[in-house]
This record gives sequence, C-alpha cells and structure tokens, in this order.
Amino acid sequence: MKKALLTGITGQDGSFLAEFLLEKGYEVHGVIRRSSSYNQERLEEILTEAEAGILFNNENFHLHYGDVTDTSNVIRLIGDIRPDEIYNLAAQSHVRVSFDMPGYTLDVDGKGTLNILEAVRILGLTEKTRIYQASTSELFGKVQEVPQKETTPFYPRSPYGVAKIYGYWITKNYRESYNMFAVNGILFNHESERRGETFVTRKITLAAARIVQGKQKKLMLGNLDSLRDWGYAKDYVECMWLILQHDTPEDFVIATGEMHSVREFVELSFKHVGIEIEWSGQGVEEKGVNKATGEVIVEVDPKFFRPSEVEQLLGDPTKSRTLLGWNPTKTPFDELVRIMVKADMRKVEKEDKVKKMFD
Ligand code: NAP
Ligand code: F7E
Repeated sequence: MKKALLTGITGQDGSFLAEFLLEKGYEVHGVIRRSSSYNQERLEEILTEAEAGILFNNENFHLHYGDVTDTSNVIRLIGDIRPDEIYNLAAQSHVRVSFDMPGYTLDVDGKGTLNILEAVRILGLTEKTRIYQASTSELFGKVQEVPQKETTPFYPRSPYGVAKIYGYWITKNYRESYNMFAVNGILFNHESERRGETFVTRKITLAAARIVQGKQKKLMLGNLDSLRDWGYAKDYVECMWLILQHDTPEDFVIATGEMHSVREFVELSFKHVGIEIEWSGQGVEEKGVNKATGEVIVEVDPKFFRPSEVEQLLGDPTKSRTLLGWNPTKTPFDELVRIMVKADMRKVEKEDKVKKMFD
C-alpha cells in the first residue's frame, strides 16, 4: 500500500485528491492547521459525522496538525510517515489577498515549499519520496506568448505569483541538484462546488443562486474583461497523480486550452438559474440588467480591482495530453458552470431550511 502525504488537505484540491487517492487504495495522511473555527467541511465525503472535528485516524486516513512554515513540524511529520508521495498543496492561494499579505504569502508559498524539499533531503528520503509542487499559471502573469506552455517565459504580476516562482524554481533546483523526483504541475484556474467563496467563479455562482431565490440583491465584481482558462478541479487532481506516476520527473502544464471572460461566466451562471443578463454602460459604469425585470443585478466595484492584473491566461495542454494520456476537456466549460450553479442552488435552499429550524 502506497502512502501519500497531502498538505492543504482541507482546501478545494486537497479534499478531491484525498478522495481520489483513497479510491486508488492509498494510505492518505493530511496536514491540517489548528483553527478556532471548524475547517474540515470539504472532508465530509471522507469523514463520518462522528469522526469530523477531531483528528481522525483509521487504517487508511490520518490527519495531523501542522503548518508548512513550521520547519521542525514538517521534518517530524515526514520522518514519521515516510511517504512515497508528497503533494504540496498548502498555500495562501488568493491573488488579491497576496497584495495585502505579501510577506506571509512568501513564507507559506515559498519557504513552505523549501521546508518540504529540505525535510525529504535531510531525512535521506530522496530515493523513496516523490514530491508534487502546486505551481500555477500565475507564473505566466503578463503573458509572453499565447497559449502558454512549459517553455513559455514567466512574468508574475502579484506577490502570490512571485512567491510561487520561488516554489517552482526551488523544486526544479532540488531535482537537478539532488536527483530527486520533485516536479511542478503548472495548473491553470480550476474550480468546483468546493471552490473558496471569494474566488470569482464561486462568488458568481453563489450570487446567482441567492439572487434568484430572493436572498441577495446585487453582485459586485471587479474586472469583467479578465480572461481565464477554467477547468474542473476534480479532473485536475487526477493529473497531479499522473505527473507523479510518470517514468521521469518532469513539469507539466495542466489546462483546458479554452479561454472565457468573467462577463461570460456571469452570463452563463445566471442563464442556468433562468435569468438573462443584458449589459449596459462601460468600464466602472457597466451594469448587468435582468432582461425580464429591468433590475440591475451586476455592478462593478473598483475595490475588487488588483494593483496589477493578469489580463488573460490560456494554457496549452499538449504535453499532458500526449505524455500522460490526460483528457483536458472531460468537463466542458458549460458543464463546469452547471455543476457549480446546481450545487449552490441546493446550498442556498438548505441554508434557508436550517435558518427556519432556529426561527
Ligand atoms: P485552497 O482551497 O485555498 O486551499 C489551500 C490549502 O492550504 C488549505 O487546506 C489551507 O488550510 C492550506 N494552508 C494554507 N496555509 C497553510 C500553511 N501555512 N500550512 C499548511 N497548510 C496551509 O487552494 P486550492 O484551490 O485547493 O489550491 C491548492 C494549491 O494549488 C494551492 O497551492 C494553490 O496555490 C495552487 N493552485 C491552485 C489553482 C486553482 O485554480 N485552484 C491553480 C493553480 C495552483 P486552511 O483550510 O486551514 O486554510
Ligand atoms: O480571479 C477577476 C480577477 O480570484 C480571477 C487562484 O486559485 O487561479 C486563482 O487566481 C479573475 C481575476 O482567481 C472579481 O481580477 C473580477 O482577473 O477567481 P480569481 P485568480 O486570481 O485567477 C490561479 C491559477 C491560482 O493559482 C490562484 O491560487 O477574476 N475578478 N471580479 C475577480 N476576482 C475575484 N476574486 N473577485 C471579484 O469580485
């Protein structure tokens, strides 16, 4: 039985990857942070009600308190578990927030990655343990070619992108210096019903569900022109695993090869709840109007603009398709939006039922 250690197991990708690896027969170990509020919601498919909320351990699934910035904790965990595979998914992953917390973002996303590589090296596990580093399309930032592939030069545009550049290069450096199987998955945006609620896709699908159910009046957004290559997170975690099963340690771009604007994401989400949006005005004055009622339901608020923006990202998944046999278009864009809207419609309905129970 193979052992995997996942940092970031309570996040969107970590929770899907844990389920995927358990199904493959792995013994899964996850690092969770101590928190004053409950942080295991995304693990509810794995944990039963009785097990949730405690540091659960059974034969195949183990949770450990930890933090990637705590060097001694990282060394102890890796030394105790001696994993065959490490997936380093832990990060301060919000680009806008990284402008407010650049130092913290560097500590977690940059130094945190080094801590894991160093622990494996110091513990003499370089032959045994394969390491996956969660790199990102934000490395391409102000894009130097379209579409972006493994050889495209980087130009990050945020403290998050710059911190992740360190993670990318230190992973490559340890591979070249110490002959480690340490690799980067350069993943483009991937979303799901488990996406954090302040990322733009989830913010939109939740708002569409709340607006159609009369629980929210308006959706306030930043840059509507922004273009992204959006895929489904559940498909992307399979690729993380495939990258670590490859014969040779190599970096891979993971993307759909399709690009859509934030505006299109809004239109499609509202279409799935039966609302047609008409746009009027330009720039900060642009508004999304409910065609049937004439109500303004989408507006621009400059507070959601970033000090420097990544205007467009489009990935070329040729290498992952040909070498890993991965299917980049398993879940098409329209289906992704449908899945997210459907889940949020249910979530909002349920919130109402819970509220009524306490009224
Ligand atoms: P996410 O939902 O924000 O999850 C981040 C995870 O990291 C959470 O489990 C979080 O724990 C944990 N974490 C944060 N700081 C930590 C620390 N100091 N020590 C240990 N754990 C820590 O992110 P995601 O969307 O699943 O993304 C997973 C990884 O892929 C991240 O590294 C992200 O930067 C990268 N990535 C994401 C995308 C994307 O589109 N989703 C694309 C490219 C790369 P808490 O639950 O306690 O906060
Ligand atoms: O923004 C624009 C915003 O925050 C997408 C992370 O997972 O993917 C993610 O980073 C775009 C940007 O994701 C709002 O300006 C407009 O252009 O959903 P996002 P992101 O910044 O692309 C990469 C690959 C990662 O690695 C990151 O970890 O949408 N936008 N209006 C908005 N964005 C937000 N959040 N909120 C708005 O109201």
